[in-house]
Amino acid sequence: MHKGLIVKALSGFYYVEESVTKKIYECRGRGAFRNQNITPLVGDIVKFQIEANDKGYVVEIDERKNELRRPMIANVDQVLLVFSVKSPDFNQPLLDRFLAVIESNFIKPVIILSKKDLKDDDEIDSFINYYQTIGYQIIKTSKTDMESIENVKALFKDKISVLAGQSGVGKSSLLNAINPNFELNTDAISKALGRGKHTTRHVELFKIENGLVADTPGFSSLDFQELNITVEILAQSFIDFFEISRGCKFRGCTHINEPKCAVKARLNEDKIFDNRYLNYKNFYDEIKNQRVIYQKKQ
Ligand SMILES: Nc1nc2c(ncn2[C@@H]2O[C@H](COP(=O)(O)OP(=O)(O)OP(=O)(O)O)[C@@H](O)[C@H]2O)c(=O)[nH]1
Ligand SMILES: [Mg+2]
Ligand SMILES: [Zn+2]
Repeated sequence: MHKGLIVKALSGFYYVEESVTKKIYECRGRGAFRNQNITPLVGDIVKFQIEANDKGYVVEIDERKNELRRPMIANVDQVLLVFSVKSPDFNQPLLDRFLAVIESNFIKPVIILSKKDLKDDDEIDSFINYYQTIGYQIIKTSKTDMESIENVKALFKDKISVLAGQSGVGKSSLLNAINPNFELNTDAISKALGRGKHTTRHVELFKIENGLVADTPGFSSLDFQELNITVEILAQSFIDFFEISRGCKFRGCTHINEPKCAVKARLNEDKIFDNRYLNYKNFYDEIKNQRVIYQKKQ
Protein backbone atom coordinates (compact mmCIF):
# COMPACT_ATOMS: atom_id res chain seq x y z
CA MET A 1 0.00 0.00 0.00
CA HIS A 2 1.19 3.50 -0.83
CA LYS A 3 0.69 6.77 0.96
CA GLY A 4 -0.11 10.00 -0.82
CA LEU A 5 -1.88 13.34 -0.97
CA ILE A 6 -4.94 14.07 -3.11
CA VAL A 7 -3.90 17.12 -5.12
CA LYS A 8 -6.84 17.28 -7.52
CA ALA A 9 -10.38 15.94 -7.81
CA LEU A 10 -12.05 15.90 -11.18
CA SER A 11 -14.93 13.92 -12.73
CA GLY A 12 -14.87 11.15 -10.16
CA PHE A 13 -11.08 10.75 -10.25
CA TYR A 14 -8.69 11.60 -7.44
CA TYR A 15 -5.18 12.55 -8.44
CA VAL A 16 -2.89 11.26 -5.73
CA GLU A 17 0.73 12.34 -5.35
CA GLU A 18 2.77 9.45 -3.99
CA SER A 19 4.58 10.66 -0.87
CA VAL A 20 8.03 9.32 -1.78
CA THR A 21 8.24 9.35 -5.57
CA LYS A 22 5.98 12.42 -5.98
CA LYS A 23 4.48 10.67 -8.99
CA ILE A 24 0.78 11.34 -9.67
CA TYR A 25 -1.68 8.45 -9.88
CA GLU A 26 -5.19 8.72 -11.24
CA CYS A 27 -7.33 6.95 -8.67
CA ARG A 28 -10.91 5.91 -8.18
CA GLY A 29 -12.47 5.74 -4.74
CA ARG A 30 -13.19 2.34 -3.28
CA GLY A 31 -16.87 1.38 -3.42
CA ALA A 32 -16.80 1.22 0.38
CA PHE A 33 -16.51 5.02 0.54
CA ARG A 34 -19.63 5.50 -1.49
CA ASN A 35 -21.56 3.15 0.76
CA GLN A 36 -20.41 5.01 3.88
CA ASN A 37 -21.17 8.36 2.28
CA ILE A 38 -17.54 9.46 2.58
CA THR A 39 -16.03 11.44 -0.27
CA PRO A 40 -12.27 11.70 -0.56
CA LEU A 41 -11.32 15.38 -0.71
CA VAL A 42 -8.43 17.35 -2.13
CA GLY A 43 -6.02 17.76 0.77
CA ASP A 44 -6.70 14.26 2.11
CA ILE A 45 -3.77 12.08 3.06
CA VAL A 46 -4.70 8.64 1.77
CA LYS A 47 -3.52 5.08 1.45
CA PHE A 48 -3.87 3.83 -2.08
CA GLN A 49 -3.21 0.80 -4.20
CA ILE A 50 -1.39 1.14 -7.50
CA GLU A 51 -2.76 -0.72 -10.51
CA ALA A 52 -1.36 -0.71 -14.02
CA ASN A 53 -0.77 2.46 -16.09
CA ASP A 54 -0.31 4.99 -13.29
CA LYS A 55 -3.81 4.27 -12.06
CA GLY A 56 -5.00 3.17 -8.66
CA TYR A 57 -7.60 3.00 -5.92
CA VAL A 58 -7.94 5.12 -2.82
CA VAL A 59 -8.37 2.62 -0.02
CA GLU A 60 -8.23 4.60 3.19
CA ILE A 61 -8.42 8.25 4.24
CA ASP A 62 -6.37 9.52 7.20
CA GLU A 63 -8.24 11.42 9.87
CA ARG A 64 -8.78 15.04 8.81
CA LYS A 65 -7.64 18.08 10.74
CA ASN A 66 -10.61 19.95 9.27
CA GLU A 67 -12.74 20.01 6.16
CA LEU A 68 -14.58 22.65 4.21
CA ARG A 69 -17.67 21.90 2.14
CA ARG A 70 -17.35 24.98 -0.05
CA PRO A 71 -14.82 24.83 -1.53
CA MET A 72 -14.44 21.08 -0.99
CA ILE A 73 -11.06 20.63 0.65
CA ALA A 74 -9.54 19.03 3.73
CA ASN A 75 -6.64 19.78 6.09
CA VAL A 76 -6.15 23.48 5.37
CA ASP A 77 -4.23 25.93 7.55
CA GLN A 78 -5.76 29.11 6.21
CA VAL A 79 -8.35 30.41 3.77
CA LEU A 80 -7.59 33.46 1.68
CA LEU A 81 -10.93 35.12 1.06
CA VAL A 82 -10.62 36.98 -2.20
CA PHE A 83 -12.97 39.91 -2.74
CA SER A 84 -12.59 42.36 -5.59
CA VAL A 85 -13.17 46.06 -4.94
CA LYS A 86 -15.00 46.15 -8.27
CA SER A 87 -16.08 43.74 -11.05
CA PRO A 88 -17.76 42.09 -9.25
CA ASP A 89 -18.56 44.82 -6.71
CA PHE A 90 -17.30 44.46 -3.17
CA ASN A 91 -19.95 42.58 -1.18
CA GLN A 92 -19.68 43.04 2.58
CA PRO A 93 -22.59 40.75 3.56
CA LEU A 94 -20.89 37.97 1.63
CA LEU A 95 -17.58 38.70 3.37
CA ASP A 96 -19.24 38.38 6.78
CA ARG A 97 -20.93 35.18 5.68
CA PHE A 98 -17.65 33.62 4.52
CA LEU A 99 -15.85 34.79 7.65
CA ALA A 100 -18.50 33.23 9.89
CA VAL A 101 -18.31 29.90 8.08
CA ILE A 102 -14.51 29.76 8.21
CA GLU A 103 -14.38 30.79 11.87
CA SER A 104 -16.96 28.11 12.67
CA ASN A 105 -14.46 25.59 11.27
CA PHE A 106 -11.66 27.05 13.41
CA ILE A 107 -9.62 27.88 10.33
CA LYS A 108 -7.71 31.14 9.93
CA PRO A 109 -9.11 33.55 7.33
CA VAL A 110 -7.05 36.22 5.60
CA ILE A 111 -8.85 38.85 3.53
CA ILE A 112 -7.49 39.66 0.08
CA LEU A 113 -8.97 42.69 -1.65
CA SER A 114 -8.23 42.27 -5.33
CA LYS A 115 -8.38 44.54 -8.40
CA LYS A 116 -7.39 47.61 -6.42
CA ASP A 117 -6.42 49.22 -9.75
CA LEU A 118 -10.14 49.45 -10.61
CA LYS A 119 -11.42 51.54 -7.74
CA ASP A 120 -10.24 53.79 -4.95
CA ASP A 121 -12.99 53.97 -2.44
CA ASP A 122 -13.24 55.55 1.02
CA GLU A 123 -16.15 53.33 1.96
CA ILE A 124 -14.18 50.17 1.30
CA ASP A 125 -11.22 51.63 3.20
CA SER A 126 -13.40 52.23 6.23
CA PHE A 127 -14.56 48.60 6.04
CA ILE A 128 -10.94 47.50 5.90
CA ASN A 129 -10.11 49.54 8.96
CA TYR A 130 -12.79 47.86 10.99
CA TYR A 131 -11.77 44.32 10.02
CA GLN A 132 -8.15 45.13 10.80
CA THR A 133 -9.08 46.50 14.20
CA ILE A 134 -10.83 43.28 15.12
CA GLY A 135 -7.77 41.27 14.15
CA TYR A 136 -8.05 40.22 10.53
CA GLN A 137 -5.10 40.52 8.20
CA ILE A 138 -6.02 42.27 4.96
CA ILE A 139 -3.93 42.64 1.82
CA LYS A 140 -5.04 44.97 -0.93
CA THR A 141 -3.65 43.82 -4.22
CA SER A 142 -3.94 43.71 -7.97
CA LYS A 143 -2.45 41.30 -10.45
CA THR A 144 -0.05 43.94 -11.74
CA ASP A 145 1.15 45.33 -8.42
CA MET A 146 4.16 43.15 -7.69
CA GLU A 147 4.81 44.54 -4.24
CA SER A 148 1.43 43.42 -2.92
CA ILE A 149 1.71 40.18 -4.89
CA GLU A 150 4.91 39.46 -2.94
CA ASN A 151 3.02 40.06 0.30
CA VAL A 152 0.38 37.54 -0.73
CA LYS A 153 3.10 35.07 -1.75
CA ALA A 154 4.70 35.33 1.68
CA LEU A 155 1.45 34.13 3.28
CA PHE A 156 1.86 30.73 1.64
CA LYS A 157 5.13 29.83 3.31
CA ASP A 158 5.01 26.33 4.85
CA LYS A 159 1.21 26.28 4.91
CA ILE A 160 -1.69 24.63 3.15
CA SER A 161 -3.83 27.50 1.90
CA VAL A 162 -6.97 27.78 -0.15
CA LEU A 163 -8.29 30.67 -2.21
CA ALA A 164 -12.03 31.15 -1.93
CA GLY A 165 -14.39 33.75 -3.31
CA GLN A 166 -16.94 34.62 -5.95
CA SER A 167 -16.38 33.77 -9.58
CA GLY A 168 -14.42 36.50 -11.37
CA VAL A 169 -12.73 38.11 -8.35
CA GLY A 170 -9.34 37.08 -9.73
CA LYS A 171 -8.29 34.02 -7.72
CA SER A 172 -6.61 32.25 -10.63
CA SER A 173 -5.13 35.53 -11.90
CA LEU A 174 -3.54 36.08 -8.50
CA LEU A 175 -1.86 32.68 -8.58
CA ASN A 176 -0.67 33.25 -12.15
CA ALA A 177 0.82 36.58 -11.06
CA ILE A 178 2.71 34.81 -8.29
CA ASN A 179 3.89 32.01 -10.53
CA PRO A 180 3.28 32.32 -14.29
CA ASN A 181 4.15 28.63 -14.68
CA PHE A 182 0.78 27.72 -13.16
CA GLU A 183 -0.83 28.85 -16.44
CA LEU A 184 -4.30 28.75 -14.90
CA ASN A 185 -7.26 29.60 -17.09
CA THR A 186 -8.82 33.00 -16.46
CA ASP A 187 -11.68 34.68 -18.25
CA ALA A 188 -13.20 38.15 -18.42
CA ILE A 189 -16.30 38.68 -16.30
CA SER A 190 -19.65 38.89 -18.07
CA LYS A 191 -20.34 42.51 -19.06
CA ALA A 192 -24.09 41.98 -18.97
CA LEU A 193 -24.25 40.42 -15.51
CA GLY A 194 -21.14 41.89 -13.87
CA ARG A 195 -20.31 38.38 -12.69
CA GLY A 196 -17.57 35.85 -13.34
CA LYS A 197 -18.04 32.99 -15.77
CA HIS A 198 -17.07 30.12 -13.49
CA THR A 199 -13.83 29.59 -15.31
CA THR A 200 -12.14 27.36 -12.72
CA ARG A 201 -14.06 24.09 -12.51
CA HIS A 202 -12.15 21.99 -10.03
CA VAL A 203 -10.13 22.22 -6.84
CA GLU A 204 -6.40 21.72 -7.32
CA LEU A 205 -3.38 22.08 -5.06
CA PHE A 206 -0.17 23.70 -6.30
CA LYS A 207 3.26 23.83 -4.72
CA ILE A 208 4.20 27.28 -3.53
CA GLU A 209 6.78 28.67 -1.08
CA ASN A 210 7.35 25.27 0.53
CA GLY A 211 3.60 25.04 1.07
CA LEU A 212 0.54 24.27 -1.01
CA VAL A 213 -2.25 26.46 -2.31
CA ALA A 214 -5.56 25.42 -3.83
CA ASP A 215 -7.23 27.28 -6.63
CA THR A 216 -10.98 26.66 -6.46
CA PRO A 217 -14.15 27.35 -8.43
CA GLY A 218 -15.91 30.58 -7.46
CA PHE A 219 -19.17 30.47 -5.53
CA SER A 220 -21.37 33.05 -3.87
CA SER A 221 -23.84 31.16 -1.72
CA LEU A 222 -23.27 29.45 1.58
CA ASP A 223 -26.18 27.92 3.41
CA PHE A 224 -25.82 28.03 7.19
CA GLN A 225 -28.38 25.29 7.66
CA GLU A 226 -26.65 22.96 5.23
CA LEU A 227 -23.39 23.57 7.09
CA ASN A 228 -25.04 22.85 10.46
CA ILE A 229 -24.34 26.36 11.72
CA THR A 230 -26.69 27.11 14.61
CA VAL A 231 -27.33 30.57 16.07
CA GLU A 232 -25.00 29.68 18.95
CA ILE A 233 -22.20 28.80 16.53
CA LEU A 234 -22.96 31.95 14.54
CA ALA A 235 -22.56 34.13 17.64
CA GLN A 236 -19.18 32.55 18.39
CA SER A 237 -18.03 32.97 14.80
CA PHE A 238 -18.29 36.75 14.89
CA ILE A 239 -14.94 37.21 16.59
CA ASP A 240 -15.53 40.86 17.44
CA PHE A 241 -18.71 40.00 19.34
CA PHE A 242 -17.24 36.98 21.04
CA GLU A 243 -14.79 38.87 23.25
CA ILE A 244 -17.36 41.47 24.22
CA SER A 245 -20.01 38.83 24.96
CA ARG A 246 -18.30 37.97 28.24
CA GLY A 247 -19.94 41.16 29.46
CA CYS A 248 -23.47 40.06 28.43
CA LYS A 249 -25.76 39.31 31.34
CA PHE A 250 -26.83 35.93 29.99
CA ARG A 251 -24.50 33.14 29.07
CA GLY A 252 -25.19 32.10 25.51
CA CYS A 253 -26.62 35.56 24.76
CA THR A 254 -27.36 35.83 21.05
CA HIS A 255 -27.31 39.66 21.14
CA ILE A 256 -30.76 40.02 19.63
CA ASN A 257 -33.39 40.75 22.28
CA GLU A 258 -31.71 39.80 25.55
CA PRO A 259 -31.52 42.51 28.23
CA LYS A 260 -28.15 43.86 29.37
CA CYS A 261 -26.38 42.69 26.24
CA ALA A 262 -22.81 44.01 26.07
CA VAL A 263 -22.67 43.62 22.30
CA LYS A 264 -25.68 45.86 21.79
CA ALA A 265 -24.25 48.35 24.25
CA ARG A 266 -21.03 48.51 22.21
CA LEU A 267 -23.08 48.84 19.05
CA ASN A 268 -24.85 51.85 20.54
CA GLU A 269 -21.47 53.36 21.40
CA ASP A 270 -20.50 52.95 17.72
CA LYS A 271 -17.71 50.54 18.66
CA ILE A 272 -19.17 47.83 16.46
CA PHE A 273 -19.61 48.49 12.81
CA ASP A 274 -23.36 48.89 12.05
CA ASN A 275 -23.25 46.80 8.88
CA ARG A 276 -21.48 44.02 10.66
CA TYR A 277 -24.24 43.78 13.26
CA LEU A 278 -26.88 44.07 10.55
CA ASN A 279 -25.36 41.13 8.68
CA TYR A 280 -25.19 39.16 11.91
CA LYS A 281 -28.86 39.82 12.59
CA ASN A 282 -29.85 38.85 9.05
CA PHE A 283 -27.90 35.60 9.34
CA TYR A 284 -29.53 34.96 12.71
CA ASP A 285 -32.99 35.45 11.21
CA GLU A 286 -32.08 33.25 8.28
CA ILE A 287 -31.05 30.38 10.55
CA LYS A 288 -34.09 30.81 12.80
CA ASN A 289 -36.53 31.00 9.91
CA GLN A 290 -35.12 27.92 8.24
CA ARG A 291 -35.57 26.10 11.51
CA VAL A 292 -39.21 27.05 11.70
CA ILE A 293 -39.82 25.90 8.17
CA TYR A 294 -37.99 22.68 8.91
CA GLN A 295 -40.01 22.04 12.08
CA LYS A 296 -43.29 22.69 10.30
CA LYS A 297 -42.47 20.06 7.74
CA GLN A 298 -42.11 17.36 10.39
N1 LIG B 1 -8.27 45.12 -13.58
C1 LIG B 1 -7.97 43.95 -13.04
N2 LIG B 1 -8.53 42.81 -13.53
C2 LIG B 1 -8.22 41.64 -12.95
C3 LIG B 1 -7.34 41.55 -11.83
N3 LIG B 1 -7.27 40.25 -11.46
C4 LIG B 1 -8.05 39.57 -12.32
N4 LIG B 1 -8.62 40.39 -13.22
C5 LIG B 1 -9.52 39.99 -14.31
O1 LIG B 1 -10.72 39.47 -13.76
C6 LIG B 1 -11.22 38.43 -14.61
C7 LIG B 1 -11.51 37.17 -13.80
O2 LIG B 1 -10.30 36.66 -13.28
P1 LIG B 1 -10.10 35.13 -12.87
O3 LIG B 1 -8.69 35.02 -12.34
O4 LIG B 1 -10.51 34.24 -13.97
O5 LIG B 1 -11.15 35.02 -11.67
P2 LIG B 1 -11.44 33.76 -10.73
O6 LIG B 1 -11.67 34.29 -9.36
O7 LIG B 1 -10.39 32.74 -10.87
O8 LIG B 1 -12.84 33.23 -11.33
P3 LIG B 1 -13.48 31.72 -11.32
O9 LIG B 1 -12.43 30.77 -11.77
O10 LIG B 1 -14.63 31.81 -12.26
O11 LIG B 1 -13.92 31.46 -9.92
C8 LIG B 1 -10.15 38.22 -15.69
O12 LIG B 1 -10.55 38.93 -16.85
C9 LIG B 1 -8.91 38.85 -15.11
O13 LIG B 1 -8.02 39.35 -16.08
C10 LIG B 1 -6.76 42.77 -11.35
O14 LIG B 1 -6.00 42.80 -10.39
N5 LIG B 1 -7.12 43.92 -11.98
MG1 LIG C 1 -10.42 30.77 -11.45
ZN1 LIG D 1 -25.26 39.79 24.10
